[in-house]
Amino acid sequence: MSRTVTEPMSPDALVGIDALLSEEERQIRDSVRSLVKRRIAPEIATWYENGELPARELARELGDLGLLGMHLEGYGCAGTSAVAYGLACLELEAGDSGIRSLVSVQGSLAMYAIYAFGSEDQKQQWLPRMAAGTAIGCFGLTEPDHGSDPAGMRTRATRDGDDWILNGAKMWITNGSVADVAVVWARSEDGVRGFAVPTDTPGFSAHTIKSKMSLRASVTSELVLEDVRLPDSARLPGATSLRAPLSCLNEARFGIVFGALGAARDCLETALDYSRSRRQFDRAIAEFQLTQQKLADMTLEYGKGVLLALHLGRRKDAGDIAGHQVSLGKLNSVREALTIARTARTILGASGITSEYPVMRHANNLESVLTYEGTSEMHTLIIGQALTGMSAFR
Ligand code: TGC
Ligand code: FAD
Repeated sequence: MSRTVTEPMSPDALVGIDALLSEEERQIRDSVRSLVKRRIAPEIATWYENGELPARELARELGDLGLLGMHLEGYGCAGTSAVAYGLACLELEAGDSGIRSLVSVQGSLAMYAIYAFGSEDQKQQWLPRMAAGTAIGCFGLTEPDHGSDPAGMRTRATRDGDDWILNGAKMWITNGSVADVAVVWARSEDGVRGFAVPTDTPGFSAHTIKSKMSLRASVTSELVLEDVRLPDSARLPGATSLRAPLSCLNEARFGIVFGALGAARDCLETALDYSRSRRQFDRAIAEFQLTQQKLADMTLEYGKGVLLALHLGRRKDAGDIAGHQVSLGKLNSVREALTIARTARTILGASGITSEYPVMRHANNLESVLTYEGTSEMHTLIIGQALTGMSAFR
């Protein structure tokens, strides 16, 4: 016999998260949550197993809901608060990190780069279509030999009369093979420059990376640029140094601060449900103190993560957030989400390793999330530098 003595609570209710959100924020969260339940949850295990994602179709659906570039103003973007954007990322990543990645790269990297550093013509050309999801963008910063240290990039932009010629390669680029526009960062004689490269430009090619055990429901590609000729009007005029791409990273890292907690919540809720129905030794495993300790610890870390994310979101909405503060959140959310995923997996026993439950998929995805947008080591060193004033990178 089960020994239920009080009504069980959800982790969100136990922490009291709703009280920290406005009515509008709760509405946006709930509408993204129901999209994930209706559109993503029934399909994701199959997409993941097959290593596929209907990215074009999904981009249009996400665009219809106003989720692409949703925190940007004008050009067909919804202009929501940073907190609302974060909550949307959290719900999307409760579905799968790959879905949040699609939205992050589109809105926070490709669109944001054009929005913050592009000319008015570039904004008019790309942003409305990208907000609608009829054009997809990618963001090419990482190279085969330069990941954590993008300052060493080898992709070159050289002048040829009024034009630019781009040569080089970018690696691990989300949305690369499905993109209509690639924001490409390259070294010129005068420093790092950014270009909005239409992907049908001769000399540009994208090759899907197939052999992934993580982020399988996400398109990841290598970009090759061989004598790609572009007019100066394709250069982002406001981007004049490495500061430009690093500023874009702040935006996408912010989405992950919330997003990773969505994956954590899904693992936690799955473990909670499972523990109440799975019986061993004639009792629900939820009745064992060791299981309850795991559930309590997971809820505590999840709750602390959401509180930090909301604090950072409120600071961002106040226009007062620094890169090292975003690093605090990215490091904490992903690290704790991974621990939660692994702990949840133990509660599910052998069932935890299957695709019948989302836990192992989230755990595998979070390995990528720990690495992309700055590895956990990079964020540790960013925080260390802010604290000590001393750089340990070089
Ligand atoms: P450093 O000398 O520190 O900085 C160069 C210039 O940039 C400025 N800056 C920033 N500006 C805005 N936001 C930030 N977070 C910034 N960090 C630095 C800095 O003030 C300086 O400006 P200026 O005007 O003085 O020149 O640069 P560094 O070469 O020493 O590198 C610092 C370091 C290691 C922190 C940086 O390179 C770094 O963050 N590396 C990690 C690389 C990374 O995160 N790559 C991500 C690629 S995109 C991706 O992964 C997408 S995954 C998406 C998905 O699918 O969801
Ligand atoms: P490396 O930089 O080679 O690092 C290897 C290890 O060394 C790490 O543990 C790192 O922390 C450590 N290390 C490096 N330097 C130091 C140091 N100074 N001190 C201590 N430790 C150090 N990039 C894009 O530009 N656009 C994208 O859309 C994109 N999407 C991605 C999607 C996926 C699924 C993945 C996995 C990656 C994606 N990336 C993308 C690339 C990602 O940003 C890089 O993988 C990441 O920045 C790390 O670079 P790296 O893999 O080359 O690792």
